[in-house]
Amino acid sequence: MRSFSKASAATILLSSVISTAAFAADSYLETFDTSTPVNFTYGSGGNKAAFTHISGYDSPDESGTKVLLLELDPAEKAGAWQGPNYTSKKMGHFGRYVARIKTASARGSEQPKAGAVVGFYTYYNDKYGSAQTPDINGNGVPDNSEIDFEWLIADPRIVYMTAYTDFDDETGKMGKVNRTINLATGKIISTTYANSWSGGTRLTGDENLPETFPAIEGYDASAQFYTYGFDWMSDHIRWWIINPKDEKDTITLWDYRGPKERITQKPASLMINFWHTDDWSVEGVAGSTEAPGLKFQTQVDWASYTPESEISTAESSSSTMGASSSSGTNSSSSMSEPPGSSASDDNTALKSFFEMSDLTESVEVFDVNGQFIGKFTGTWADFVKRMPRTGVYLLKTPRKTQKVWLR
Ligand SMILES: [Ca+2]
Ligand SMILES: [Ca+2]
Repeated sequence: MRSFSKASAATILLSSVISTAAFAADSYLETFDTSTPVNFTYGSGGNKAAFTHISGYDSPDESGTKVLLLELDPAEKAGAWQGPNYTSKKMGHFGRYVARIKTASARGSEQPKAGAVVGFYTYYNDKYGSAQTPDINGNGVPDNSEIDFEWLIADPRIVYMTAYTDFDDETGKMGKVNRTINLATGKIISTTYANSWSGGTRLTGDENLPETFPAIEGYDASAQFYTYGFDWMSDHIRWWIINPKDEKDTITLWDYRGPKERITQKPASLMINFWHTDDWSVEGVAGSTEAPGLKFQTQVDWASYTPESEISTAESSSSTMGASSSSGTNSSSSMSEPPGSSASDDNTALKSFFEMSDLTESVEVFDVNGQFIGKFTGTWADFVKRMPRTGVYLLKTPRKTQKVWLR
């Protein structure tokens, strides 16, 4: 995140959003399938043109998928929060944050040096929030609880992963770790710690893991939807992407393992935004900070949060499911019988999903963290029998997406 100094109008927005936000232990999954999102609120310090943010929008790229559409307004000033910014209604803390996103791209367009940022990130800053004790690390710099996935549209093959503990927009003092990669080539461009915008110390050892990861052939964040996540724990942060070749597995892009003083400890809101930058060029394209003049659109299919206490359950369950459905991702009826199911009849949403779907369609099943479990064909009662645990699932057919509780 940059250009905080230009976000004065957004300060008001943030103060109102953050100071009233409640801490949440609850998980949520926002499908963005409705015109008003359930778990997020819109805000902007900019022009707030209606076309810049539409939830429940039919994706032009994926039939049956409804998305949060974010679009740049050419009249918008530069700066974070000048464009559309969606903020979770409740704060989260240690846990898993996941979103399925297709970014905009200026690469290969008529304006290859358009400057704009797509952000999927957590955020809290002492200066703009009053809900938490300030400066808990006692270094005199406002605490800034922020973990970022960011893309610059001038080259959406490049992924910026950053975590802050401190940030002062007046002095430029900060504490942050960053890894910048080209995911199409698998190249790690840099992994650093820094206390200001300039400079930075190259990281090694536990702060530089993994030292390599596989390239995703043809990766371009704007070419298709990808599912990204970060696991924020008290002593490490792991950024990952679901492998598009084999949707059961994640590729770890960075597993930052401390020291703990460099890992933010304060609860934060989850945010998704899209904004013009005039001072941050993408790696490899000098001067890519032009005011965007074209129709640049980013789509967000869904976003979820799962507190740390619920992740271990989800992981053990999804690995079981992954194994049992390993032969099934290419078949329409794939899930093998799990160990005993104890579902009751109280599965209203689940029943209605199947009743309203064409049962000849296979249903893609994801867990609440967005991990793909397998494909399924059958009735709701079959589904209940085959799932190994109660909880929240995300079900998708080519025509609809729905979160259901299996009880
Ligand atoms: Ca501090
Ligand atoms: Ca959706």
